[in-house]
Amino acid sequence: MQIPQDLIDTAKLKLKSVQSEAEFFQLRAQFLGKKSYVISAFASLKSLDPKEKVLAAKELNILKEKLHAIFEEALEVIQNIDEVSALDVTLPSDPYLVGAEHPISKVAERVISYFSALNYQVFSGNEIETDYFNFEALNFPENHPARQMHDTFYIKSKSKSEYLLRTHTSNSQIHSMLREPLPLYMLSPGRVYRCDSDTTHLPMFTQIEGLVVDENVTFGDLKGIIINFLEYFFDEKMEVRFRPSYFPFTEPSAEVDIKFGDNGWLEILGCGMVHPNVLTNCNIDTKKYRGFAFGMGIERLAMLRYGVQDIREFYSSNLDFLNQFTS
Ligand code: 2NL
Repeated sequence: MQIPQDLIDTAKLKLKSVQSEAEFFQLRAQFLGKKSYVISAFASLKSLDPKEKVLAAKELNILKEKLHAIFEEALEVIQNIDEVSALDVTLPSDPYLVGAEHPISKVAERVISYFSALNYQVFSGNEIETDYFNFEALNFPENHPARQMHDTFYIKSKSKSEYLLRTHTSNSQIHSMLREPLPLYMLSPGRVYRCDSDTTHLPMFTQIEGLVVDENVTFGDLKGIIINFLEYFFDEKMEVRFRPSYFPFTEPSAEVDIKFGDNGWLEILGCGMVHPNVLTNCNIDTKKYRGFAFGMGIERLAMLRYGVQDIREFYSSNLDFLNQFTS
């Protein structure tokens, strides 16, 4: 009598894909039930001669015992699978990991979305610039401290014909005033560079500046836009304070503070009416046109929005930090 030797392996293999008790009993009937190979083989033993019968019966019994043991063991495993850990084929599959938009990009987009809705154009400009477009055209005096080597990254030497890394995005606004027709409503987001590094400063950061040049624009227009923007950005009514300040490129100038929790006032951006010297440098008739401008640091806004304590987190490439911004 020929006894199939792969029966054990086949049973083991089929048991692996069993997912319910019902399936288990069905499979057990196939291998050990009345119509199974093993049980029907016992019935056919009587047709064999006595010597062969003993041998075949012994082999069949061993096979039956092995199958019993396998099924016994498998039943225990199946009965231990509780409802929770049972495979639920209706569950959604694991999501594809496509990364997260960087928090600085998200905040920049939020700022841009407000001004785009007011028809401001977006011009990002170049990060490598000449002294003229970064300082001179913006009415910085010859000896202004920002122009010094320990504040500005110069490429090669500090001679006027050489290049530097822009310290603000205003260079892009100078280029735009020289190039674009008036009136001009623009926003310039981009990376800027200053020799500075601690928990609230980085040698590279992101700035967004806005510029309007039109007839009859006033400081009142500027105030209105800024307050409305801050309420859009923080999604709530804000207490806003305009504090007199100084920038070489605006006159008058103001720093804007918001009331933040119990910490009192917090500086959030700078702004002012464009200095007539800046307009003149861009061939704009100051009798006909006036301008207002403002500038803000995106990392600072992002730190407030997301409660980030150390500005360096944004550029540490730490996925545990970055993956918090997936939504
Ligand atoms: C700040 C302050 C400011 C401007 C930026 C500007 C640009 C041109 C002309 C006049 Cl082309 N002004 N930009 C004006 C006032 C303030 O930024 O604290 N930024 C982080």
